[in-house]
Amino acid sequence: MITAARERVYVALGSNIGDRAAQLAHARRRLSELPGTRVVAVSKVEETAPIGPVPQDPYLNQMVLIETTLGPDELLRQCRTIEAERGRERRERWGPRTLDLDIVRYGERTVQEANLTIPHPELPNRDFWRREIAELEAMHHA
Ligand code: PH2
Ligand code: MG
Ligand code: MG
Repeated sequence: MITAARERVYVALGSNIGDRAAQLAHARRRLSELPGTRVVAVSKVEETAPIGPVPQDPYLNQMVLIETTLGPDELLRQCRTIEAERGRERRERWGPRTLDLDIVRYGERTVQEANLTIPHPELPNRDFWRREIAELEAMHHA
């Protein structure tokens, strides 16, 4: 039998419109239901001050570690679908959003495509992402 390679992927969740905790819960559940995918571990949910040029409300952020056989492009497509299920509108860049799913790391891979860069280019700028990844690594790397 041929089995597709399973990779460990860090997916960052964010929300700053509406019932933020419910949006994150939706994302966690839907990620766990994706084909060839399981949720390995989740970080604490953190409330964070908005980053970037757009004045907006605080975020809830959380990092989810999944194992998946979905490739980066297919996983991105699924993340966009999950965002759309929560009424995500893509207007201004870095603006407020009901639900954001960002692929932060995909195994050891680097991806440079028009619509997808891995590792996520904001990783060096987001203390809370690095803290959440460290939290998950401490649980699941040893
Ligand atoms: N996401 C953004 C813009 N600003 N600020 C915080 N605190 N958390 C985010 O997830 C975030 C942000 C664009 O994706
Ligand atoms: Mg984002
Ligand atoms: Mg995004």
